[in-house]
Amino acid sequence: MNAAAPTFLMPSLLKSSCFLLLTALTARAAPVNASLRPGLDLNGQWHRIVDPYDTGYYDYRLQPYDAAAQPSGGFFLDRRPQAETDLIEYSFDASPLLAVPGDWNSQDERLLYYEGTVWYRRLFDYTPSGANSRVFLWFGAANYEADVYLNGHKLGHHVGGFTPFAFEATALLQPSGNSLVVRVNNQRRRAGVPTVMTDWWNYGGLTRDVRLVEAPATFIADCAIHLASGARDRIAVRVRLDGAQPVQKITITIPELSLTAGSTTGADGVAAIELAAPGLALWSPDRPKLYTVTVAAETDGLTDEIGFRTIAVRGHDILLNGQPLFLRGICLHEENPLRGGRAFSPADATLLLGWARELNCNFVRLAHYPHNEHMARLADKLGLLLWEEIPVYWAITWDDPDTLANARNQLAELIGRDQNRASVIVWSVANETPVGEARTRFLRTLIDDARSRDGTRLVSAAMEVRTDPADADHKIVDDPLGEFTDLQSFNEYVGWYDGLPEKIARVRWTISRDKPVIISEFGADAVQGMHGGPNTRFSEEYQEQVYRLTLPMLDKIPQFRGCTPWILCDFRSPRRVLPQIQDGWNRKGLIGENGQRKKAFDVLKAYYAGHLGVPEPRGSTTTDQR
Ligand code: GCB
Repeated sequence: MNAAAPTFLMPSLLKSSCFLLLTALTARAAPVNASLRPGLDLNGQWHRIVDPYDTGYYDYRLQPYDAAAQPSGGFFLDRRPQAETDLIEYSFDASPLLAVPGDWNSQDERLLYYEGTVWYRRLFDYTPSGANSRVFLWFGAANYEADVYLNGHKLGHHVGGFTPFAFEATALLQPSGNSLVVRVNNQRRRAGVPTVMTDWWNYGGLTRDVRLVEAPATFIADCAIHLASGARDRIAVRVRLDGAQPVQKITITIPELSLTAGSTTGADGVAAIELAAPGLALWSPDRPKLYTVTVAAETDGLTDEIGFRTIAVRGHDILLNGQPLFLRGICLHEENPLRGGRAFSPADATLLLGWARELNCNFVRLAHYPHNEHMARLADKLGLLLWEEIPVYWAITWDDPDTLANARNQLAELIGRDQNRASVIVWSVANETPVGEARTRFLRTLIDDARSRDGTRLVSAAMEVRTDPADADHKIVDDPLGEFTDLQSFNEYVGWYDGLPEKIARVRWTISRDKPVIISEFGADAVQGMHGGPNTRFSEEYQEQVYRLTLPMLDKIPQFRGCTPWILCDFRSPRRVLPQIQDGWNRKGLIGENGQRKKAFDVLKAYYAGHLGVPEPRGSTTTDQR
């Protein structure tokens, strides 16, 4: 899969679509829990047209066809010649197939490096079961932006490659022969989220499940279910209805606890209900108890499996259900190294989270963007705690209001999707962003958003470390952003980008805030099966040495409450070009692209085995309280 492949370079024709993009960011009302609702599975083989010049989107004057009142062309019309005189220069029917869900890069070697537009088309029949039903076309994710058309009409535009979205299709649906066309474009953009420079593969396509979802005329558009603030035996539910009948009776039931409670929504469709839940068993990694919870309105209802737990910080401690907790974590990209390409299925989630459990983890950092929903649902069942993140990564355009609107929308869509997953304990708003006023203002907005949308989780960001100019062994953590986060989380690469492994034991830390410290990354590259001494770059022994020396060094930080080393598996990255060593892969995985463990896997596994209880941190690192 590493073979050199032709690169289709996308000309920057898409400037004008940026305006469209920005007007289309606001999430539309769509039924909550779309992945669990009745409807039609649209996964499978779709016809696709690779369109590097966006010929199917713009005419030769660079005007979008879909903006015209009577479009004269455009692939979304999905035309076929009716007469021998007809000139139609594309054909979905005659075009090859791509599997959905799935990135295009790993399905066709010619598309490995492709960045641009691919058109997808799928035909389907559907008759709604209810006379007044509304139907939505729901996408688990499309990277990076998508235009969706049904039967020749545009339904909408979505920006952001890792969160779900849906468009209403009720008025356009036919019982048979529906043509669903999606233009997906994964061109990197300077003002995008992420921006042009990342350290992961820019997989494009309909990378997650696609479904037609049927909902009643007035449906549950949002529903948050968790413990009431400060309580362990009271449940708070907030429901929002969308539709012509906003005032309805709402009933919550938890049969296993013989609980029922009710209320009525106001004219805004919203109800907030609290119910006493004596005898509730709290969710935890040791006992990931889930309850079947039903929320019924008069016209709609949903049933989900929900766990209840508290998460908080107190001084240096992270408290889960009031008990101090050490986070035995690991970072993950959303990639299945064995198959190659984006992970998207329950089987992929089982593989990746299974490896994390084998490492004795109780915590996983889903880096650097929202992963598919199966991950959080499986983590709920397995009792794995999660850190979820949006792709505000490295050098975002901090002063651009559209970039901020985009990041806020991605965060809102992530929280909307996973707010009822007990496993998720941290919303992270950024990774390794440069200290600066505009940056901090941008990220504070995201932190405030996360807290106001969901007060039941910790908020953090993976920050950076700086070196004392007078002493290379003195590392300082004092990013002003740390004032606003619940955790002091930072990435450090002492022994890899910063000196050789022997430096690790000499390092002293000054950590400026009195909050729990989570080391969100450390690590070193190693090619699985390549051996050498502890200073031989890219050998398993070098990586092993970095882990052997780093873990006891971290243990000496008094506030140290866990880590998520970088990373569980080798992953693809176009930045990693060193022949015979990297070949397009970042080699910091504890597991190689072949699924084989490297030596450091066992070092971390043994360390975590020794941390199965609550840690008693030792040491004398200075804490400079400001
Ligand atoms: C980092 C980044 C991560 C990279 C990693 C590396 O600090 O957060 O995305 O992949 O370093 O391997 O350099």
